[in-house]
Amino acid sequence: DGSELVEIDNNISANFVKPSKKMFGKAEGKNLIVISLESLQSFVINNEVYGEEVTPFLNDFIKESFYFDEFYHQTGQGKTSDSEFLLENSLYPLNRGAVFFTHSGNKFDAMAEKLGKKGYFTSTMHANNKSFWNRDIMYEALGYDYFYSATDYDITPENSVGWGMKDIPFFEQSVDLMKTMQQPFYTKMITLTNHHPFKLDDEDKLIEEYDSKSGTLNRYFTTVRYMDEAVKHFIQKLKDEGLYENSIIVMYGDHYGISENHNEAMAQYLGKEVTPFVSAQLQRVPLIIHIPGVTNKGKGKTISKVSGQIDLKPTLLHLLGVNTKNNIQFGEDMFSSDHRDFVVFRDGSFVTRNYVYTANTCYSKETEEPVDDSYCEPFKEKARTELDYSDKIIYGDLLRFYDNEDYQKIGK
Ligand code: GP9
Ligand code: MN
Repeated sequence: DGSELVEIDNNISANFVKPSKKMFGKAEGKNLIVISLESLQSFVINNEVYGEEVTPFLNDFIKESFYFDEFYHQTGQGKTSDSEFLLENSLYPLNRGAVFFTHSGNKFDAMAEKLGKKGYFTSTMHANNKSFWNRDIMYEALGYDYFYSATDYDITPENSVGWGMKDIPFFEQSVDLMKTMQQPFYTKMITLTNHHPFKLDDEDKLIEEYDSKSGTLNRYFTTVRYMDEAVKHFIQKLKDEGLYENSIIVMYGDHYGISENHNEAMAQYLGKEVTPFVSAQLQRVPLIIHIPGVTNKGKGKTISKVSGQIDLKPTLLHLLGVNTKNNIQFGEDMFSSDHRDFVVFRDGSFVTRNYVYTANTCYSKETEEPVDDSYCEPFKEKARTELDYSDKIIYGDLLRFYDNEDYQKIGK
């Protein structure tokens, strides 16, 4: 009967963070283009390899955008699909397995479905097989109108590498598809070239590889550099086709690309030991939000709020003028002055304004050293409760009760 949902609902309502008055509806009626940047971690932003910028385009683009530099991925074993799940639902992915596979039959209250109801044409663009990661089934559950997949793209051996179509032709063909979309549209694009094992054709290597014992890390910089180039072409083509000025562009890294197996090489690059604290900091992924007319040249801003993928849904819906007051969600509007500096990882680690709790140890962000556990204690229960509530919702398929009359009676 959904009585389990009552407690969760009450807790979420009590913690609701009001949208920022200044930003609510700021992008109303605009297209929403969300780009999932494969395996992009924040440590490469504004960084170099042998004197060459790894992400020259993004380094410029963040100056004409809101750039969140304390934003974390929260994915688990479901990788890209977990980040998609977080984006659409503001719920946590599962502890094991991928919710895309295990719970695609659930009822959701996804961003795509909500924007659809607001008159948006909604889609995902990913030049891969439809059924990979069970996307075709899950996307139905999330309410997307259409999935532009491998069959919608002209994929050849020449324009492919590694896992599939290269990012530059992918973006190019995607803009041509966008021109045919009814506006306003919401589309989520998933890039692919910067995926492990980070292989590139020679002509696409724009910077030198790094030199360490990890070939993975060495190549990573070159594929990130290629992806950066691809985004540059994409933005230019959006401008050329007249789509740039009426679209907000959101980019985020989906999850880490360099695992802890490469700590030694990473330590060499960073010039410091990769402690559990540093590992947690390495889970930062870039989040870039460009709003035409708001963050044009000279008006960009770096925002250092501790936040994560869970916050995307309320933040973006509010920008587009959709209220989320009664939604079952764990994220908070990142533009709101009430947004709390707090992010929970799927393994129970968490980050606050001043502390990082990971590997059963409380670290001070200032000294990067362990401190007394009592500093992290006040946040432990909130972290546990959020993960626990989110799991209950998914395992119990609780959102199916939400619109139900009986539930509305108990709930409200
Ligand atoms: C492939 C994309 C990438 O379609 O999901 O895979 P992942 O990053 O999840 O391994
Ligand atoms: Mn991925």
